[in-house]
Amino acid sequence: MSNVIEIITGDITTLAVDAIVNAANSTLLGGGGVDGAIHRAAGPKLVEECATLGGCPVGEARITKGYNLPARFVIHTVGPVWHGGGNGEPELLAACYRTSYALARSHGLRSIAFPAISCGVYGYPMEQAGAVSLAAAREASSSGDFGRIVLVQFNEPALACYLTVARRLEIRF
Ligand code: AR6
Repeated sequence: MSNVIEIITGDITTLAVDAIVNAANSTLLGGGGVDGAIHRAAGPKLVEECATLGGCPVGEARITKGYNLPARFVIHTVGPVWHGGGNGEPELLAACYRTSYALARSHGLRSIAFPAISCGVYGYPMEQAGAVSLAAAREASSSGDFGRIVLVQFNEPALACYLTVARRLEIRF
């Protein structure tokens, strides 16, 4: 099943995968949304480790342990804030996915779950972000390096949006 991408609804903090990806901010010191949920579920040791990392620029990623999470690792990436799409947002979002997969690969991780990076507080339109996320997932999946790629949506409208984009891109899910 290595070339099938899972697109599901749910809470990413409950997934027992090698790594879950966090939609963080450049301080890496926690926040709201999925970032807040991951820090709450992981426990206080996560922010202690994050504080040693010195932050993270937009489009890059950093890895920590998962602590109390079922996931072994957390990959923290910083998505772009949406400013209309003409300020490099698509390239920066693609970089988030690319660097997260690369970091997972370099740690020998085979299963990874992503939230919809930038689609909450940062205001990135879900359909456009879905196309970036799905294209990155297709590339990672075709590399054969990952046994499981999960794209986690928080609600049904987001799921429906991703499924529409996946069909349009003719991605198997
Ligand atoms: N599981 C899966 N998806 C979730 C969860 C969850 N538990 N909780 C929220 N989402 P956001 P951003 C979805 O705002 O836009 C933070 O304060 C949510 O519905 O978490 O990248 C950081 O510290 C949305 O679709 O991240 C940054 O300051 C998606 O996750 C800033 O927000 C991302 O929404 C980052 O903003």
